[in-house]
Amino acid sequence: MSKLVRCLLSFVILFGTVVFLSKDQSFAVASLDGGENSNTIYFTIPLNSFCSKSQVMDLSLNVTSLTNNAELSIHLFKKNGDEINTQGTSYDGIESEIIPGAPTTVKKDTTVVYHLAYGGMYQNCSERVYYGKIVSNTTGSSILAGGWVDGAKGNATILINNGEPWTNKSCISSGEGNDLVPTMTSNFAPCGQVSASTEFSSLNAAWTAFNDTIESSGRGWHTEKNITSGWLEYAFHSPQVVRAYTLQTQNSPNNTVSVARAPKTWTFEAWNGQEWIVLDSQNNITNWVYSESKKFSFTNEKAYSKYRINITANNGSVEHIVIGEMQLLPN
Ligand SMILES: [Ca+2]
Repeated sequence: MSKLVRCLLSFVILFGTVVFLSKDQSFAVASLDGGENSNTIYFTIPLNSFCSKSQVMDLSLNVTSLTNNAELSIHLFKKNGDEINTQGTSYDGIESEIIPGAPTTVKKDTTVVYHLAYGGMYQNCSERVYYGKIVSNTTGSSILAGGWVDGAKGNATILINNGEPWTNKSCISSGEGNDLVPTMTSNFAPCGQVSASTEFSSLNAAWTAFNDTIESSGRGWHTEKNITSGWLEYAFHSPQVVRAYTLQTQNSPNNTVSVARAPKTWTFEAWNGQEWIVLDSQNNITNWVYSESKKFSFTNEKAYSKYRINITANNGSVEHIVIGEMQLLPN
C-alpha cells in the first residue's frame, strides 16, 4: 500500500464518518429513553440533511459540567441508527477531547470538546451523523451543552436542552432483584433519601438498612440505645408504586439478640403530601429466623414519594430495634 493510499485511508477514517440528521428523523428519537427523570438528553443537528462531496463542514460540541466530576458520554448516530465512534480531530485551535461512546469525567466548571470535519471529497453521505445524545452516569450532575456546525451551506447552533443547564434527575435502581431502592451508600447516595427517627451510631445509620448487605452483629440500622420504637423511611426521587416490602434481621451469630431486636408490631405507611397513610399493619411478628427475609404484601395502586415502617414494639430487647435490610418492591 502506498503512502498516499494509507494517507487517504486515514483521512477517510478520520473525517468520513460524521453525520447529520434531518428533522423528519426526530420521531425515531422520541420513542427512546429520555425525559425529565432520565439520565439521557437527545439533540438533533441542524443542516443534517445537507451532504456535499465538494464542501467541507465543521462540527463542534462542547459540554461544561456545573457540578463536580460528572461522568458522561456523548453518542452520535447515523441515519440508520448505527452508532458512530469516530475520534474527534484537532482543528484551528479546537482540541477534541471526547471519543463518542466512551465515558469521560468532567470536573466542575470544566468544558470538554468534540470537533469533527466532514464532507468534501471524502464524505460518504450514508455516514453522516443524524442525531446525538448525552448520557450522564452521575445522578444530580448538572451540565451545560451546545455546539455548532459551519460550512458552505451556512452555520447553525446545535441546541441542547434549549441552551439551558440540564440536570440528571434519574435514579436508576441497582438494588437487588426488583428492589425499587438502589443500593444506598449513604443516607443520600446514589439518590433518594433515607431517614430514621433515631440512629444509634454512624455504623448503624438508617441507610445501612438499604445497602443490600446483611451486616454482622452490631451493624445495620439501630435505633438509639434504650429506644424500642421508631420509624425508618425512604424517599424516592420520583413517586413509585410499592405493593410489598421485605425485612431482614441483622446477621448475628447470636440469634436470640437478633430476634429480640427485630420488629414485632408496626405499620407500613406512605406519605400522600399531607399525612401518612397506612398501607399495611402487622402485629405480633415473633417468628424471626437468623438472616431470613420476610415479605409483606398489600394492595396499592398509587405512586407515593415516601414510605416508612413505623414500629411500635420489638421482640423484647430493651436496647434497640434493628433492621439489617429492607426492600421496597413493586409486587
Ligand atoms: Ca444492611
